[in-house]
Amino acid sequence: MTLSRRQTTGVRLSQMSKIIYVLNGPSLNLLGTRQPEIYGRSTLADVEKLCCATAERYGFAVEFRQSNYEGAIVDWIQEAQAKGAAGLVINPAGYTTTSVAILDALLTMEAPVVEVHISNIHAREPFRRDSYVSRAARAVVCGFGIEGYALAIGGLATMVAATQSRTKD
Ligand code: CA2
Repeated sequence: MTLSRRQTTGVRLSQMSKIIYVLNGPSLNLLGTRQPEIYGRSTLADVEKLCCATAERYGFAVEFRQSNYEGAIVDWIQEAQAKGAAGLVINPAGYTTTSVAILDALLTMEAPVVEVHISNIHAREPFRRDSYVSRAARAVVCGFGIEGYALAIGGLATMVAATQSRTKD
């Protein structure tokens, strides 16, 4: 089957930006300062540097954000969609298992979403596994420490390239 350049949902590939949004939820601003046995010693600024360097290798730029507020994260997801982001990486932190609002916003995204957790949530308390966000995610990365963000960006770049080659005229 030959697909046209226009995606089924209406955004033209040529209109899709080369920006990947990387969103971080509550308390991730404290990364590197507490619980290093679980989350390591890297700071959120280190994560941002890693994301920017990784994205650049694949020809993408990064919009990197963190908030302790659910509504701010919902606003940024809507912004990513409105600006035609190529993809979105999210570590929803404590909102992973509670936020239908974040899930609903993610379900409006046309670009692929990848959920990231620094720790292996499956090896921790059972409540951490029950992710709303996973229902909207094309992939989930967990347990690789902050390297998981780089893996997520690499995976997103592969997904975007695959979509573009499928929809070439
Ligand atoms: O492993 C992850 O990335 C988590 O998303 C981190 C969340 C936790 O609720 C999830 O179950 C798994 C916690 C983020 C809080 O971040 C801190 C980092 C350093 C020190 C204190 C908090």
